[in-house]
This record gives sequence, structure tokens and C-alpha cells, in this order.
Amino acid sequence: MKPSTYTASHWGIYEIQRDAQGVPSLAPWARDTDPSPIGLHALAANNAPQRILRPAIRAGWLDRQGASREGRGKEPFVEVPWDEALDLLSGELRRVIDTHGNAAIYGGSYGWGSAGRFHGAAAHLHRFLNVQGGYVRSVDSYSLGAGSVVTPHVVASVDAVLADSDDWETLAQHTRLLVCFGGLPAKTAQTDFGGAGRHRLRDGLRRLAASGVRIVNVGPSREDIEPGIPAQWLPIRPNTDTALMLALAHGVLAEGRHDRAFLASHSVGWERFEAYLLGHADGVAKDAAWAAGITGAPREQIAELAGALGRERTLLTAMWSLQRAHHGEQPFWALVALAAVLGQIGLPGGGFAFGYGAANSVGHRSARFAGPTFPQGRNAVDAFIPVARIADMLAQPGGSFDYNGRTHRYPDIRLVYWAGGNPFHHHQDLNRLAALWRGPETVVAHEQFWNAHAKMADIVLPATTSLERDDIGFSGREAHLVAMRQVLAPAGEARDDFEIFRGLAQRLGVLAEYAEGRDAGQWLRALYEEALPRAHAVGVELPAFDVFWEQGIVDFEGTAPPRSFLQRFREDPAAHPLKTPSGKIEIWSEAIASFGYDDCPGHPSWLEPAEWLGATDAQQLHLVSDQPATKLHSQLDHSALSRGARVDEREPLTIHPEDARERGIQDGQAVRVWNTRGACVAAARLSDGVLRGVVRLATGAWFDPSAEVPGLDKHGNPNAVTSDLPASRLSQGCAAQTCLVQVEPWSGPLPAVSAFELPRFVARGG
Ligand SMILES: Nc1nc2c(c(=O)[nH]1)N[C@H]1C(S)=C(S)[C@@H](COP(=O)(O)OP(=O)(O)OC[C@H]3O[C@@H](n4cnc5c(=O)[nH]c(N)nc54)[C@H](O)[C@@H]3O)O[C@H]1N2
Ligand SMILES: Nc1nc2c(c(=O)[nH]1)N[C@H]1C(S)=C(S)[C@@H](COP(=O)(O)OP(=O)(O)OC[C@H]3O[C@@H](n4cnc5c(=O)[nH]c(N)nc54)[C@H](O)[C@@H]3O)O[C@H]1N2
Ligand SMILES: [Mo]
Repeated sequence: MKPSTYTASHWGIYEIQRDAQGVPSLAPWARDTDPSPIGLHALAANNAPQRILRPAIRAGWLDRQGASREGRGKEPFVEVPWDEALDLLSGELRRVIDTHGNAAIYGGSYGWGSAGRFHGAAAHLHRFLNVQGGYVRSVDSYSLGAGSVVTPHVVASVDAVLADSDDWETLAQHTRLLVCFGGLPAKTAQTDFGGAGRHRLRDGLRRLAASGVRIVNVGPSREDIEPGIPAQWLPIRPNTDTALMLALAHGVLAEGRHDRAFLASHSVGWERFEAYLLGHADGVAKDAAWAAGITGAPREQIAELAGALGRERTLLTAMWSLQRAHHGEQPFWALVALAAVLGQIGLPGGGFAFGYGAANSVGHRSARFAGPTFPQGRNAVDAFIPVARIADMLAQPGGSFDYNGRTHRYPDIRLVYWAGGNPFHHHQDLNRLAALWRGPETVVAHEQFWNAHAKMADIVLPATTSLERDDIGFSGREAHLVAMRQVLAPAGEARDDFEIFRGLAQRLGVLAEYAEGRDAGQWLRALYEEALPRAHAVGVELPAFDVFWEQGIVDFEGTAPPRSFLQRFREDPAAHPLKTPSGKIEIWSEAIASFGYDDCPGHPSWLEPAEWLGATDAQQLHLVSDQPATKLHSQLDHSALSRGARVDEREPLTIHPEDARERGIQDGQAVRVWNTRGACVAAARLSDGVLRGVVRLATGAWFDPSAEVPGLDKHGNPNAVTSDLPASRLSQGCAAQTCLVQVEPWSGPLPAVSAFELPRFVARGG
């Protein structure tokens, strides 16, 4: 059967097939040779019992119009007709703006939402709030909080570096030594924000293996590289990569092999860094023996790797997890500095990169252009927060915080409005967030499913899924546009986020400004047509909208990308300077040094994390809370794929057999993972693929707080125990990977998982 339509998702493109009765099914896109199974489960999961079918309002909020906040997350909901929900919500928005001003609304609404250039939920929320005076926004991401703030000072934005990465073919051809910090995991490369297309990582790895590239996986887990790919594992403790990188630089320097010419012509501040490596000020040489004490890796192995670096074409790449940590700026900065020492930056297959494997598009090069983009308008409110400071904002209205060289104040938030993200997935120390969540007068959520985020809101409005509406799939980093034609009728009374905001905008008298007189179909066409000249400018000829809509996909794989900016910089740094203050790579940053932050000094430095294996009693283990293989964050946790990977309904926790034995833990047994912040129930999975002292528990199990035991999550959500400390005063980034825990066998009866149950519903006044 010839597929006539396609759908795009963060985890891939799928073809929609229909049987004789017209019932749809999904098949992988024929041109994707390594499709992700995640999306194949999206259709069956779409109309699951967890779906939100009607607008619902927390009973206490409805009765007392916001007076009682204590019942948030505990009280039942009352389902109401759309008109009533929109009347109540528009009235509440009016009240909050009139009484407290627009800066009392938090509309940061961080999160991945769904693929599709028009129906991006957060973009609609931002536009809707902008047309009536603005809102408090968030900056940066949970993905790359520390990295994205430090690298523009040092070399270039993370986005520019990602776009500049060599493709897998170039690596296979030129790279001889590939050192990957955090591995090259196929699990994370399944996805790409806005729409992965052809999945490339596993094929890329096979090419590297076939051409004899030496691959060294540095990190706490051997499992971060596909089994079957010949790779050497250099196990190190979590959060100690910076120490290793310093020792590698020291080793190269000690042999006199540092590229003096490159350092002189293309970087600033080498002398200070050299003095630090040699220990001139602190008396501590950052050599292999020193790093062995910190990382736990054998000194000989560190020395051997240092001796091999740069002798042949060497690429250093770091997963994004390294910077999602206390002092997370340092490993990204140290990686750049180490690459500068080797002097191969800008050569094909050499230098440094961020995250081959963290997203599918890293290692792909085709022409890039700004695709169809829904305009969010102008925000009249100045106040903002670095995205991961949400709990601090709720805790200290008016309190001050540092960020990238300046001091700011937290606003006083009365209303939180979320559309297209799940704070009760993504934030750290969820018990703390849950307590602070009771502060604002009103919490609004547009959601598709009754997850913890919806259950913690006052006004819950049911949103459609991307299978239930027309849209345009485009990521900006991959080589395709997809006509995402509606596959299913909306579940229950679900509405598009755009429709919901239209209803509110009409009530608030800003409909014309918000919708500009267009319906969704007219917006799709207009956004597409606006992108045509931008595509043309980079040599991509897009067909007319109607042709695109009919043919279903535009595939411009293989079009010519621009020359690498690092290559041009290498060839002529005066003609092609970087956008750093000096125009060069800043191994010493005068700007960062001038901020005077003790937790982010002027050159890459080893700074002890708040919680790590080098500074603790033997009982504690380091928890790595990584991205889940069977879903995207919390999305589709209710699918058969995700639930099928559970043990007795709990998320598996990978633990070294020796650590398990010492604690009397058997494979498959339920365990209590805990620290002073909270606890969760997980299922032990014994594997010597993690370093001793390290446990790994993927994120994404829907947060399931116990009603009886304070601070206990019953499902295996690591954010019940992670720490909400910022990476540093520079970035205030998410530091989820810095966390120590105790693990012990669960004793007594297991609490039943209730994450997938609906909240209680009552009749009005009941
Ligand atoms: N411990 C720990 N925590 C982490 C991380 C970690 O490494 N460790 N990683 C962090 C990272 S990198 C990230 S990016 C975050 C991810 O955090 P999020 O992006 O917030 O997580 P998602 O589960 O993708 O949340 C998307 C939500 O939007 C809803 N949704 C989807 N489409 C639509 C739509 O069209 N309309 C509406 N209204 N809703 C929609 C989904 O149902 C879902 O609840 O998590 C962070 N949290
Ligand atoms: N299937 C799937 N793919 C995804 C996502 C998803 O939810 N599901 N999320 C997407 C998103 S939003 C993002 S931001 C990217 C994130 O990409 P990353 O942040 O890079 O992904 P993680 O899985 O958190 O971490 C990758 C590996 O790093 C290792 N690691 C952890 N801490 C350290 C450390 O201190 N040092 C070293 N050397 N290694 C360490 C862990 O063993 C882990 O398996 O992934 C994307 N891809
Ligand atoms: Mo992310």
C-alpha cells in the first residue's frame, strides 16, 4: 500500500497507513534505516485511559475562587463545560493583571511539547500573554543550562558548535582517535527537538569501527556505547571529567607536545592556564596521579591516553550530561581548552564537539534555514529567570540572584501558566517544588494526559496531540519538512492550544492581536510561505504549499551546508574572528573573571562538586539520572514500550553487582533510593556496566508521590532525590547529575503505583 501521509515527532518520521476500514497504523519512514520504536507506540497511547477529556477545575479553587491553595494536588476535580472554564480563567487572568500586574504571571512554560511548527504550545502561550502586556519568562534550557552560558564567552554558542559538527562520513575518513566523554549513546540519539529524521548514530558508529578509529568512552557507564562497537572504557566518577581533562592537558604539556603556535595565534590566556596545570600558584600539578585520585581512573590509563592524544587526528566530544552538574561550566570549557592544546580545532574530524549522540542531528550536515516560525510577539515585562530557578523564584519573591555577570530580582508570582512542558518531570527535588507550588494563587495547565503536572494544577484544559491536528514538521537541523496531516479525531473535548487561546483572547478583547484573523489552516500556509525565501537563499527550493501538502514530505538531504566556521577561523583568525571579546578561543576569560564568581573563575578549573564520590562516607552512591531509552522525558511513559521496560511497575535502577551484594540487593528486587531530600522506589538491575559506587536511574517515570509517606515517590522518579542547586552563579543552570543517595532493599509491603490513575472527580459542590 502506498502511504499517502506522514507524521513527524521528536523521535522520528512515521508513515500513516490505513486498512480497508480506514483505521490508521504507523510504520517507520522508508528512508529511515534505523527508526526509533518510541513513535510506533504513540498511536496506541493516544487514546489511553490517562487522556484528559474535558476541562477540569480543582474543587477547592472552584468553591473558594482561589482562596485555598493547600488542596492543590490533593483535592478532587470538577469537570466543567468549555465556556465556563474559559470564562473563569479569563476572569482570573484579568484579576491578577489588574491587581498585581503582568509581572505576577509566570509563563516560562519550559518543555518539549510536541513536534510541529505551528502548534508549539509554549509559543502560543507566550504570544497570548504578550498581547496583553507580557509575563515573566525563562531563559536557557535544562538541556544545556551551564554549557550555553559559558561557551559564548569561550568560543561560540553551543548551537553554533552543534551546527558546525562534522558529519559521520568525515569522522570515519579523518578521525583516528575519538574520545567521547559520556559515550555515544544510541538511546539519546533517537530524538531531536522538532523532529528527528534519518537516524544516523548506529550507522555512523559502525563506519568508525570499520575504518579502525580508536574509540575511548570516558564516564561512569560502559553502556553508553552500543554493545558490538569496539570501544575502550575509561571509567571515571561522575562530575570528575574536568580533572581528567586537566590531567590530559598536563600530560601533553609535560611532553612538550602542546601546539604553541596554535595557542599563540588562536587563543588567549594560555600562560595562566599553563601555570595552573603546572601548579605554580597552588603547588598542585594537575597530573595523572592527581587526576587518578579524583576520578578513580588508574594513573597509567590516564597517562597512556594523554600520550596518545593529538599524535593522530583526535576528536574530543562531550555529552550534555557533563554540564548538567554543579560547576557544569568547567567540563565544556576544559574540553575546548584541551582541544586548543592539541591544536586540531577546525581540521576535519579533529578538535572538539558537544554531544555526538545527545541528539540525532549532531553529525548531520545539510543546508540549514529558519523554517516556518510562529511569531511570539514582544514581551513588555523585563523580569525573567534562568529556567531551572523556578523553585527559588517561588521561594523568595523579591530575592536577588546572579546571572552571567549581573544581579537580578525574583518576581512575585501569583499565577503560573503552563502549556507544553512538565515541571513535575523536569525539575529537581520535586518534593521541594511540590511544597512551593502551593504558593501561587492559581496554577493553569494545558495538558494531554493526567500526569503529575496536570494533577498539581487548579485549571486543567485538555489539549490535542499532534496526531489530532494539521501541522508542519521541521526541526531546523535535519533535512526535511513534513506535512503533518491530522490522523485522528480529537479525544473527548480536547482542543488545540491555539483554539483555547483564541477563546480566552476573545473574552479578553485581544483576539485580533492574537490570531490576526487567521484560522490554523491559514497560519500553516502563511508560515510556510514566509519560509520559502529563506530556504531559497541557502539553495533549497521548496514547492508551493499545496504541492507540499499533497506530496507530504520535502527531503533536502545532501544539500550543501556552509563551510565550517571553525575551519575558517583556523585558516585566518583575523579575517574570521570568533564572537568572543578577543575574537579568539578564551582559555582565560577576562569577562568571566571580572564577575568575581568563586564558583566559576577565569579559566577552566577543578572545583569539587557539592555531592560526589570523593567526599563522602562509603555508604553513599552517586546517582546518574539520565535520559530514558523507551520514551522522551515523561512523554509516552504510559505507553506499552515504557511500561514494558519496568520491573513490577518500577523504573529499573542499574547498580554494580558488588555494590548490590554489599547491601543484600538481588537482581529485580525493589529498592529504596533515598537521601535527606526524599526517596523513591525502584527495581534493582545488576550490571557491571556501571562503575562501582554509581547507580543509574533514568528520568521519566511519572512522579507518583505517596499520600501516606511524605517525600516518597512510588514509581522510580529520580527527581524525588536530586538536588536543586544551580551549576554556578554564572549560569544558574540545572545540576541534576550532582546527587548522592543511599540504596537499600525495600522492606515491608510495596506501595501500589498510582501514577497512571485518574484523579478523583466530584460533582460541583461535592
Ligand atoms: N534528574 C534529571 N532531570 C532532568 C534531566 C536529567 O538529565 N536528569 N534532563 C532535563 C532535560 S535535558 C529536559 S529537556 C527536561 C525535559 O522536560 P520537559 O520537556 O518538560 O518534559 P516532557 O515530558 O517532554 O514534557 C512535555 C509535556 O508537554 C505535554 N505536551 C505535549 N504536546 C503538547 C501540546 O501540544 N500541548 C500541550 N498543552 N501539552 C503538550 C506532554 O504531555 C508532557 O507532559 O527534563 C530535565 N530534567
Ligand atoms: N530516548 C531519549 N532520547 C533523548 C531524550 C529522552 O528523554 N529520551 N532527551 C533528549 C534531551 S532533552 C536531551 S537534552 C539530550 C540529553 O543528552 P545527555 O544529557 O547527554 O543525555 P543523558 O542520558 O543525560 O547522559 C548521557 C550519558 O552521560 C553519562 N554521564 C552522566 N554523568 C556523567 C559525568 O559526569 N561524566 C561522564 N563522562 N558521563 C556522565 C551517563 O552514563 C549517561 O548515560 O538527550 C535527548 N535524547
Ligand atoms: Mo533536554
